[in-house]
Amino acid sequence: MTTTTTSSAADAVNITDVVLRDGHQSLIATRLRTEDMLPVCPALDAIGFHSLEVWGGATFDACVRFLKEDPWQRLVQLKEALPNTPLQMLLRGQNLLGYRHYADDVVESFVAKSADNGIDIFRVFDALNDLRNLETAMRAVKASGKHAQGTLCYTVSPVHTLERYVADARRLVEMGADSIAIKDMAGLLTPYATQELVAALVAAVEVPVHLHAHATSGLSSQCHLKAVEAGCRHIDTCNSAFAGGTSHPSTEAMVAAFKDTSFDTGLDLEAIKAVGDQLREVRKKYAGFESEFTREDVGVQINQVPGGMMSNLANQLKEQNALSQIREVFAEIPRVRADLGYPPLVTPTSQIVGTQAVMNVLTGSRYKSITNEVKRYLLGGYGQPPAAVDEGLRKRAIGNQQVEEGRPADQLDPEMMRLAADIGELAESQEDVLTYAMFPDLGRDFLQGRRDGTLVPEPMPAAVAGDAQRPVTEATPTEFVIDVHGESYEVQITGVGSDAGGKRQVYLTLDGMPESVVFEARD
Ligand code: PYR
Repeated sequence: MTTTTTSSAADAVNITDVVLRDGHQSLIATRLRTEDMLPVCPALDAIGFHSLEVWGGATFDACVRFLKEDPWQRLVQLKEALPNTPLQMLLRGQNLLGYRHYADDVVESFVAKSADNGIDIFRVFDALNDLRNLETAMRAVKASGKHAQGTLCYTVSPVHTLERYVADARRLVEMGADSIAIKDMAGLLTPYATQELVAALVAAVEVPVHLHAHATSGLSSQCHLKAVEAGCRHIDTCNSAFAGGTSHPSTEAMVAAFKDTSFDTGLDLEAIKAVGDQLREVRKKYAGFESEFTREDVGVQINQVPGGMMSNLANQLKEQNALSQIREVFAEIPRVRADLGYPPLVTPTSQIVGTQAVMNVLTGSRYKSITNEVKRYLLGGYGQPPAAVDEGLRKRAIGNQQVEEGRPADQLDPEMMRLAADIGELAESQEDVLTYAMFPDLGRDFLQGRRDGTLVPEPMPAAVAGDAQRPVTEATPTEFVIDVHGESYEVQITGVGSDAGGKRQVYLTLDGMPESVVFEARD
């Protein structure tokens, strides 16, 4: 019976809060800055989470590309600020935190440095669930003495059967997985599918089974409930300040759901709520990154497009003045996915399928133009697709070229020495070489800018009407110039926070640099 008030440690549900990684990646395009994370860390650290997901996924890219923060420094600072909670990252298997396969020596070095700088739990996945692409990373995690979590990317297709997931989970355990994660990045799981899958996995493997399910379709809290009833004791949730929609179910709601049952998390709801109150204020500053495509949308159950992918596609189409064709692109995505042998849609396959679907729609003719990534995919460059690909398409894309059946990284010579030589003295550490490895041009520019002291984070975009932040009124001048001690500064007000004890936070840019100031509230 699940509603007893006696909770045993074996039944208590463990929570991984993803607010410092997947929460803001899903809702504000990965833009949360370290300076806005650190103030909430003491309170987060005191909660007693199983772990906090803080790094990996797109955070590394966003740090280097947009925020001009050193991602390794972010990790060091977070480790220092969160000494009592295991830190977790999401690693894209042989792709690490980039978009191509790296040679094994780069993978080994990246994992070792991530462990040295503070990661305790590595969630490792491959977009195709080609487990050969997880081998080196998993081995490297084990060698570093950290927790290796093997991941099953969840999708639905004629070949993604329960038996297949169970076989993959068993194989991951043979590869050394300390736990198994079900990664439902799109929000495709339904409560009853979750129950079935979790029950099968729990029966098949001895290690803990974790559930990571995005809230896109609105079903994820029900999925978590069913997962727990089926034997899962580890779920991912996100503080309510960045929960819901394409993010995750809220930590507060899930903690409350299990309170006074045998699954009680034992976590202090009021303390978590206080973190949420702090983070809700922080989120206002990022109002310019809010998007209508991050809201709950059951459409994902129809077209299987993950939330992050929807907002990327919307941006891609907007740039080409073709946003009106987004519904056609959503309809084309499942067709391209079927042609490519039903890859789960997650980095990098979401980009590969998404970009080809956009081309198929915008050119008005399917596969009139085929991207290099689709060609590489059809050559076996990303690994083994889950099902047979469309042979007509393959022929059209790559002609008679030989399809590579082996593990893609077996084709790659060691790279670290070459990368270190290429970047030369701009790299002050092995971590810098790895930054350069992830993003050659961007990484070089970043390291150069750091040395020259010229790094400038992107300006905060102004909030658009209707966003969470209180809009400035028409009567308020929103752009003006001020003169201070003989210097002129261009000021643009981007938003005003809500009244907090007689004070309001005002968000602005000063010569393009984001700033915020506190004013006494008068209304
Ligand atoms: C990432 O690789 O960024 C995901 O969130 C899946």
